[in-house]
Amino acid sequence: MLDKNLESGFFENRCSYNPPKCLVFESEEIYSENDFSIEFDIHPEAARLLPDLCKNRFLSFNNENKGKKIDRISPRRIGVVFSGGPAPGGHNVIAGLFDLAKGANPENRIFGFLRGPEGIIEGHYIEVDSDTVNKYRNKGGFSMLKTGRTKIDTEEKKEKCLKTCKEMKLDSLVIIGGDDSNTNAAFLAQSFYNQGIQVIGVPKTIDGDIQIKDINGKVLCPISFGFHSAARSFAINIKNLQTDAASDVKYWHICKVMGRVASHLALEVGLQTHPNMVLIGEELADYVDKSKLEKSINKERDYSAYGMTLRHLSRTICDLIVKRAAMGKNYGILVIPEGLLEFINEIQTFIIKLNAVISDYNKTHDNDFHSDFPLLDLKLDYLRRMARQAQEDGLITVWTSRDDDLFNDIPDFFKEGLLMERDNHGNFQFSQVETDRIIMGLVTDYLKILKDNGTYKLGIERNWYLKRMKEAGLDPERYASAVFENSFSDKFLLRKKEIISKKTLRQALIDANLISNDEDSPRAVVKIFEKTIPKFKMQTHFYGYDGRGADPTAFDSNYTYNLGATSFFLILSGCSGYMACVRHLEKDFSMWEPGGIPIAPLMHLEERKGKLDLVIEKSLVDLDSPAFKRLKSMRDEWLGIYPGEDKVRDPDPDILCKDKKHIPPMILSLNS
Ligand code: FBP
Repeated sequence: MLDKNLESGFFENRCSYNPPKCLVFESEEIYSENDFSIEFDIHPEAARLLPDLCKNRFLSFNNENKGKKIDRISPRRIGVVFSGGPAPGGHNVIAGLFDLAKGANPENRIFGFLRGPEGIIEGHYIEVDSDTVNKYRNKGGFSMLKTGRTKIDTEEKKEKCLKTCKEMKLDSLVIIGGDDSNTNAAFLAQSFYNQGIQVIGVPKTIDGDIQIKDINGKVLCPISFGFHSAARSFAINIKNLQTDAASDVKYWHICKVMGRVASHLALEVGLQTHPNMVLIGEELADYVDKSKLEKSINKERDYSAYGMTLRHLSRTICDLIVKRAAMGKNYGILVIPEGLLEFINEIQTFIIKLNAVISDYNKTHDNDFHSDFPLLDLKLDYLRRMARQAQEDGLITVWTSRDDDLFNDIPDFFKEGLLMERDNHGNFQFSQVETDRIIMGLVTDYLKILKDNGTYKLGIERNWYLKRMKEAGLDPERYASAVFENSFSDKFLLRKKEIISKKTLRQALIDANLISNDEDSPRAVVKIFEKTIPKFKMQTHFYGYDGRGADPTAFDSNYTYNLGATSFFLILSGCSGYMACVRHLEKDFSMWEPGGIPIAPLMHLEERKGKLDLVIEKSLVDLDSPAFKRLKSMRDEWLGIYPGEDKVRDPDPDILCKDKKHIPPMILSLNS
């Protein structure tokens, strides 16, 4: 049923591509051994809650007779589930697991739970056979089994999962998910520990925020799967917008790209395409308004007041728009990471406070805040009453009258966004908030001011100006010195700041003795003036769900297939509470090394739904990393504040082809 490879070396049908296996998996005899050179610190809470998993060490594979020989013969019954948002390559994890399991022993059986963890709780599953696997090889999304965000967070749910697994006689369960799902995997591994059911996690998420190092900085999991494919899909769209913008020369394209918290996707997309501006949340969080801070010396300081504000951010964007307009470019591309608001000090404070208010309400009333107050007005009313009551009673509460006043100053749609229901894991749902609309609302308002005061204006190309003036029989140089503020030899001429209307234009011409008091401005000069008045037009785009459904890149196809294979060998090695990984992904495929990362040491305490929970720590963009530094060093050029075309970049090519080569994500190559 599989298509034949075309002579050209490309594949007619993606399903017929067979990803290569890591070298060690090609051997007849495979050994697993603990790698004691890899070290972790374990959080005391992880030691308390996951006692049996804390002794796990990093596991590597070899074919050099080191460690324990892996028995591939005993038949296995393995369950597999997708958890959380889809990510390209998930089907290949199952394909790798399936192929290696069936190759080791045709009696091995793989069962796929449907619609995410709920499928385990409810015992809703299918047996995965070769027809099913073949249909989805190298295909995007999670459509084979579907997915869901149910959290297995109560003893009752764990009991139900155990019951299902026992009834199905499973000896292992593979959970393909992000940080929260791998946290779930660890807790399940602990509770199944004495039941003989192993649990293995697989690092998935387009957000790229599962990047794991040991305490000595050794990279164990360079990136979660799906990141590269989603980033590439966004990059291709953004590249197309760059071309359209440079052709149509009238729109600013505001591109919000997914990444619930971390800005890895924005960073990769930026490096791939060189947009005019890419915001990186982590960098904004680091920002300190030094002048404000200095002015406040000797005063009582509220440190939260010196961080990045939405107002300051909007001014920075306006500055770019104004400078590009001066070069005749009233268009451009701005990339905004989805999780940006999390890094803006003033907004983060609201998010944390509202999380606490909502979870307090749920606890005290044993009811759901959102069901009790379904409408925005009702929610706001509750907050107002709470703040007033606290003020009257002289109590210190998390939501004060000051918070209430500040909150009421923001637009309703944004208030609604901030008050929206958190997801099952207690995460703020950034994808549901129109971050771009909030920021661009401020930008549009400020641009109007800049336009009115003569700062925001379009540069006029000198040659075009000369031609128009010649046609009108006017002296270009004399008029230029009356109308423009910069040197006549510049490629783009900029209208003087005080000329903001036809009236002020006429006055400038009279003052320069170019026309008399009772003459009108020459028509050609008026037309040129009109050309300098910019219209700010923007188009907003959200790149996210499309990238999650994209077909995996060659890199992700190969990576995920080997994550599936690794999961199988971790199961055969008797592991539980481990996450499959492949090291050295930035290097040539022949150097890829599969392994198993113990999950318990990756945990830390984090605020969720108003209380501290033990979860896997997300990895954020490291501002000292070479990838970020590369972006920083190049971004002045990307602004395009020069005459002529912007220097954009075509995203890396990607194709599944017979030589099985691939190009890794840029952030991996740069950071290696
Ligand atoms: P995972 O962490 O589950 O992989 O999901 C990440 C993500 O794609 C984020 O980028 C985005 O904020 C979120 O999913 C959207 O979630 P939902 O599918 O619930 O709208």
